[in-house]
Amino acid sequence: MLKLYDFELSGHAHRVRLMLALLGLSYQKITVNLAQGEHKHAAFRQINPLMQVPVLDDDGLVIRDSIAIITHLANNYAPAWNPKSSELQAQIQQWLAIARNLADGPAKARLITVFKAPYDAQSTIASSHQQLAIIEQLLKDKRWMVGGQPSIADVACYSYIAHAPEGQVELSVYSNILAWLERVEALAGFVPMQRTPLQAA
Ligand SMILES: N[C@@H](CCC(=O)N[C@@H](CS)C(=O)NCC(=O)O)C(=O)O
Repeated sequence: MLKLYDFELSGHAHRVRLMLALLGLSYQKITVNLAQGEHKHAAFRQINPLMQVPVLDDDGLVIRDSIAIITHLANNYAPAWNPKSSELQAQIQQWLAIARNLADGPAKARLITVFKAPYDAQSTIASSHQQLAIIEQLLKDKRWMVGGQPSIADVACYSYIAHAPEGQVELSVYSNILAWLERVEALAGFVPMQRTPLQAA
């Protein structure tokens, strides 16, 4: 039985919901309301001392990081999503590093607007655009991030890039990124992350 400790507005949690949906895996969802501080409650700290979502419990195996979780899901339920040849695996790992860095770019910009986090908006938006310009180049002439089919690299990068506009990081100049987002959104099983009013308006 798969159990996901989740929060609807978390892009890290959305990575996992997206992977589960694309693989057609059913799971029990347990909401940890970050806005109400539930991640700091003693009961959740037993599950994740880092006090963060997402956490996946796969039949007693507890995994506490979104990229570790989607890697586990691919390895165990759909290995084609994490190709193992050393060349493709090197590329996957490079993209996963880029996905992790989004926490200091578009994800952080969104924290400022959506969650009123006290970071400097101007420098965060600027570093988000530096990251996106590199991703735009890397996606030139590519349908998918690695090889000829979608992989955990695409899933890891999707949520915070798609929701960058919520942090006032415009995507309109990035044509390769926009086309890639559309391809991800057209995948069978795709589930969106809830838009915040700022972007939905
Ligand atoms: N490296 C972790 C980061 C997870 C993370 O930052 N989660 C945020 C929500 S998007 C969280 O739980 N924040 C609560 C807090 O740090 O107080 C992952 O990839 O899962």
